[in-house]
Amino acid sequence: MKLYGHRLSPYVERLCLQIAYKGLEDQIVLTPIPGEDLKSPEFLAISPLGKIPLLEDGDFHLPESAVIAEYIEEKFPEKPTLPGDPIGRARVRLVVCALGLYVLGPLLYMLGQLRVPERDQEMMAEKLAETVKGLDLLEGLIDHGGYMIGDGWTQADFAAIPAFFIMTRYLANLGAEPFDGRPKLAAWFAAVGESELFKSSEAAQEAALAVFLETMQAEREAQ
Ligand SMILES: N[C@@H](CCC(=O)N[C@@H](CS)C(=O)NCC(=O)O)C(=O)O
Repeated sequence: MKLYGHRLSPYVERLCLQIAYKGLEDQIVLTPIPGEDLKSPEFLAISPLGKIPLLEDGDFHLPESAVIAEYIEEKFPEKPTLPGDPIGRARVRLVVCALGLYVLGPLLYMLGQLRVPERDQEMMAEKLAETVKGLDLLEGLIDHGGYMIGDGWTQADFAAIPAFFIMTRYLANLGAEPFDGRPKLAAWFAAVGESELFKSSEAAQEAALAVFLETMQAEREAQ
């Protein structure tokens, strides 16, 4: 199978973490976007949304990280990344859903605005308040152990790691601290930060970020 995308996308990275945890790197190969452009005719032919991630399994193409995560789980049930009980599974899915809607949504909007010469300051303030509210929500949803939910890795941790990669680098400059007044999130970050899975993910995201920043710089200089 192919997973189209790059590791700077938090939606792709959550799947890279799931794949690495399950030891599936040889079966599901991270692959650059055809035509190196999300809106290229080659990519749009297989991904009508023109978004990453996109999973290719033979002739079957599947967008949306949450759906892809479930597909991978069903195809490769060894080393499960969802708890065994319905409440546990619902809590993991809720964390993933809350992260996407209430944290990453407004956060990525703000990051997009950093590239715009004239930022919409009112909208930025609104999105910052939304992100802070999303973080408070998340603090209330997770456990106070080494993992987001329960006592082992789940899709909730995988979805959260890349979101916090972005937040630990950019949120303070945008006006909020991700861990202030959120002891459970702080304890989670300290605990998972020690793991090899986290460290290799962080290194891959750093490398992808460096390439992105270099490309942006080169584009700016060419203007
Ligand atoms: N809900 C989607 C979001 C995917 C998404 O927005 N990916 C971004 C990259 S981080 C993208 O492809 N953006 C291009 C676009 O929206 O045109 C998922 O979970 O997979």
